[in-house]
Amino acid sequence: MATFMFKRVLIANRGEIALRISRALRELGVEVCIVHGREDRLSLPVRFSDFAIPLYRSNPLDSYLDYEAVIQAAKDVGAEAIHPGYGFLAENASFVRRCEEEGITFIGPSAEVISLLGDKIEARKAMEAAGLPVARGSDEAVDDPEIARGLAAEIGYPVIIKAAAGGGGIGMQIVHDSSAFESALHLCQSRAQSAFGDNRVFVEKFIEGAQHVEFQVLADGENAIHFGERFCSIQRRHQKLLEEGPWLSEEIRADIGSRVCNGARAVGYRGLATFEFLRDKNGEFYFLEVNPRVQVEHTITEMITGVDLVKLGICIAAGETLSMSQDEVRFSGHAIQCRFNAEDGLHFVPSPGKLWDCHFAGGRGVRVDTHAHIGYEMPGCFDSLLAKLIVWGQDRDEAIAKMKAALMETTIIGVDTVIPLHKAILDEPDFIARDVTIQYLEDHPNLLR
Ligand code: MV4
Repeated sequence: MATFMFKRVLIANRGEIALRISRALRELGVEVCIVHGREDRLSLPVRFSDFAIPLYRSNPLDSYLDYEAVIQAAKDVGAEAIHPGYGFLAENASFVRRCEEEGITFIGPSAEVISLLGDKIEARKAMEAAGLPVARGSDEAVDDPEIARGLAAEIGYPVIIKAAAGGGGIGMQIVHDSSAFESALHLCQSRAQSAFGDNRVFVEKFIEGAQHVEFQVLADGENAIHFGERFCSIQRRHQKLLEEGPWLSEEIRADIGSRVCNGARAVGYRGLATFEFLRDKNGEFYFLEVNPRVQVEHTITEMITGVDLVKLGICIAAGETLSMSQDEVRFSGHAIQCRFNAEDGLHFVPSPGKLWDCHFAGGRGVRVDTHAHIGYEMPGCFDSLLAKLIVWGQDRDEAIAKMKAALMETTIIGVDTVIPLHKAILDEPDFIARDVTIQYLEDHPNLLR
C-alpha cells in the first residue's frame, strides 16, 4: 500500500541504469535529481532530470565515488533518498552508514547487511545456516598453510581459494594438487590484500563444469519473495554477455526459491537482491554470494514476470511492506538479453568514440535500455556498457528467433561492439541445445573469430 513516497530522489549513477531509475522515479511521481561528471554533462539521464548537480573531478570516476560530495549534493537539492544503481557506491557500507547518519534514505539494504554480505565467509555461513546449499569448504578464514592443506585433502582436489572480501573473481586461485597449494594460498592472500586491504581467504571445493544461475529476490526487512531465476553462464572475465530466463523446472524453482527467501529473511534483508549459485552437471546447487543491489540483467525478470523491479525496490525503501505475495508472482514465456558493450569483439578492449549512427530494433516483445543516441560520445573511462537489448518470446525458440531479427536491425556506427559475437552465439548448436557452462566461450574459441 502506498503510504509514503519520496518527493525528490538523487541518482548517484550514470548511463543506462541512471535512465532506467529516472523512468521509475518519474512514474512514481518523484522528482529526479542526478549528480554527474564532465563527460556526462550532455547525457540523456542528465538532460531528462529535474535537477542536475555537476561534480567535476580530475579523475572522472570520482564524480560518482566521492560520497561526501554526493551526500552534500543530496542535502543541497533537498533529496530525501539516494539511488545508487549498480557499481560505484552501491555496495559501499561506509557510504550507506554516512547516509544513515545524515538521515538520507539509501535505496538498498542497511550498512550492516551490506557489510555482512560483503564478507563472503560470513555470507556463506549465514546462508548455510538458513538452509541454502553450499560447496564443502572452510567456515572461517584460513591462514596456516598446514591447516589449509589438511582441509583441502579432506575436501578433495581441485579446490578454489577465494578472498573473503572478494566477489567478481579477483584473486581466486584454483588448485589441483597439494604441491601447488601453499604458493596459491600466498598468491590469493597478497592479491586480496592489494585489491581489498583484507588478506583473509577461504577454501572451497572447486565445482567443475558448472552453470551460473541466480535468483531475484525482493524483501522488506521481514518478509521476502522471489521472482525466479536467470541463467547467466555466458560471460568473459566475469562480465556477462548474454542472459536468459527462465532456466529451471517449476519444482526446482520453488525449492531454491523458498530457500533464498529464507536466506533473505534470516539477515533482515531490505530491497532487491540477487542470490548467485553454481549448478553442477548433476543439477546440484552451490550458493556463491548475494548481490545487494539492482543488477544489469534485472530486465530479464521484468520481461517474464511483468513487474517493475526498480519501482518495487524504491517503494520498499520508502517504507512499504511487500505489496505482492509469492502466489502473485507468475511466470510467462522466455526472455533473452544481449549486452552491447563498446569493445573490440575479439580482445574485449574498450572502444570509445562518437556514435555517428545508432538505431535500435523495436516491435512486439522487444525492449532496449540505453542512454545511447546519434552523436553520443562514448567515454573510455567508464564501464563500456552502451545498451541492452531484451526480447520476449512464448518459448526459448521464439525468443532466439526474435533476438536474431532484432540484432539484424541494430546499427551502431562509430565504436566497435560485441554484436558479431552475439550473432555467432545465437547460431551455435550447443547454445541452441542449452548445453552451456561458465566455460562456454573458452570451449568455443571459433565464436571469437
Ligand atoms: C567458484 C567456482 C567454482 N567452484 N566456486 C567466480 C566469481 C565469484 N562470484 C565466484 N566464482 C566462482 N566460484 C567454486 N567453489 C567458479 C567460479 C567462476 C565463475 C562463477 C560464476 C560465473 C562465472 C565464473 C567464471 C569463472 C569462475
